[in-house]
Amino acid sequence: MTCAALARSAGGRRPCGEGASRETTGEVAPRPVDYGDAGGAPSGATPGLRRGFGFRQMTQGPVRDTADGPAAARPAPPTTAAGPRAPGDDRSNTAIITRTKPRTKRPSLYRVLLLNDDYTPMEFVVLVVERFFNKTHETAYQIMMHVHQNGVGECGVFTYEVAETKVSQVIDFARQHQHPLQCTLEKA
Ligand code: TYC
Repeated sequence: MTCAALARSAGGRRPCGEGASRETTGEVAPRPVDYGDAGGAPSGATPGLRRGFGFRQMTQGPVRDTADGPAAARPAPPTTAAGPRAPGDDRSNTAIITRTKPRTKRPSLYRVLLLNDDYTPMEFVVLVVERFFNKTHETAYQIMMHVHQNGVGECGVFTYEVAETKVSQVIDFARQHQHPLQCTLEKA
C-alpha cells in the first residue's frame, strides 16, 4: 500500500510522515546526508546523535563537565601548541631549558701569618700558636722558630671569616699581655 492510499484509509492523517514509527510502517531509516560540514555530525553518524558532539572533539578548548558526563570521563584534548588559537590563549612554542649543572663554588682560603718582632717572648708566641691554632707544643715551637728566623710564618689556612677571627684573637690576646706581636692574613 502506498502512502497516499494509507492516508485515504486513515482519514487524512499522514502515517508515513512525522510522528509515524518505522516499526509500524516497515520502512528503512534514511541514510544521513553528508554535507561535508565540519561543524556537524561526522559523515555516517547515527541519526539522532546530537549536533555539536563531533565539533567539540575536534577543537582544543577546555573540557568542562557537560550533559555528556564529567570532564574526567571524556578524552582530554591534545596538549601540543599546534592548532588554532582562541583570543586570550597564551600557549607559546617557547621551551624552557633548565640548567642542571651545579653552580657551587668553593670559598677562597686565607693564610694566617705571624710576624717577628724583637720584644715578644718566645714562650708567649708558642702559647699563642697552641691556643689559637690548635697545634701541639712541638709544632708550635717549630712555627715560632721559623718566624723568629725568617720574619714571617704560617699558622694555618682558613676561610676569610675564620682567618679574620684568628687574627683578631691573637692581636687582642697579645695586647692584653702588653706584647707587640703582629698577626695578619693573606689569600692562599
Ligand atoms: N723574636 C722574638 C724574640 O727573640 C720571638 C718571636 C718569635 C716574636 C715569633 C714574635 O712571631 C714571633 N723574643
